[in-house]
Amino acid sequence: MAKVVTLAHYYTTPEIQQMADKVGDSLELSLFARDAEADIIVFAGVRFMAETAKILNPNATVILPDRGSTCSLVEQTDVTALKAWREAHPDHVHVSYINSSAEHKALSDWIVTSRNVDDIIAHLYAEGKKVIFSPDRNMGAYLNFQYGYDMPLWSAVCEVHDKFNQQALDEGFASVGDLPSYLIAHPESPLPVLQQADYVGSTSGMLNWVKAFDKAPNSVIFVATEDGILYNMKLARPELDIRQAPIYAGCQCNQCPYMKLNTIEAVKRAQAGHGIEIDYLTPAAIEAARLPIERMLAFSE
Ligand code: CIZ
Ligand code: SF4
Repeated sequence: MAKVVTLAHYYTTPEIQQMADKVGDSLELSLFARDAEADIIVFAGVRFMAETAKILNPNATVILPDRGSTCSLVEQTDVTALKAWREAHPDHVHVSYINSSAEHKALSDWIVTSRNVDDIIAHLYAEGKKVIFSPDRNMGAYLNFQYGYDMPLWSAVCEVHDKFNQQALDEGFASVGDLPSYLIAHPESPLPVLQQADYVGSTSGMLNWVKAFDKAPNSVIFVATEDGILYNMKLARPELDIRQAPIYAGCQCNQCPYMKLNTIEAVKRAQAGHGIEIDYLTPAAIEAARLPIERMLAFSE
């Protein structure tokens, strides 16, 4: 019998997370996929994550439950234009966020995640390198601001995180009155939001921040990221007042439409072997995309 392993991203619904062998952020799931002794990997996430799993574990059959599970960072990046942009910066190292297609990765020197991006770019600058950064403009703008870099940036955004804005946040803070309040944010959010945050970090970084929270117990914690992770935060610290950061007055509803295509029916079908198999990457395409990922893993592990 084929051994099936099901992975679910934190941004899927609680029901899907409960169907999974492993729940995590994109880096954790990629590493789990790489090491999984599975014939079939069902990736309840989005396509670029399933592609990364295939790149790291090419002998497994990798299945994405729904064809529509894309990502705005991928959709907003025309790979031909990206190639031209890279060629226009021949003396720069091209660093790409892992939220990118396999073709995009193959045009990159380094892949980074929100967990290791600060350290990898600091390492490259320390070596005297010049860097261009793609595809997430918000993350790049934050790095340029935070560290005084001058990286040319590609201009794509996460359509979910890009909706957070300072005005709605100010209204959210005002609505809690005198209660101590905190903001934690993912670096895919716009710079004015990140400048206001008490903590900026990856999906797992934010979860760990909440787990370690030791300030006043009546504090309100606003979370500027996809709302799926609130389930895990509330499981870890049920006594805390953890709220989705508002995107407009009264609305706390930031959901990734592509992650939510992972319905119970679609995941069950995928577990039975039916779904979108990541079978279109040639060995040469896998190899070209694997190199910049391996560079990141060698740096981080
Ligand atoms: O897709 C995303 O927005 C994120 C933050 C994924 C991940 O787990 O790093
Ligand atoms: Fe892409 Fe944003 Fe959805 Fe993540 S939350 S998969 S970056 S659209």
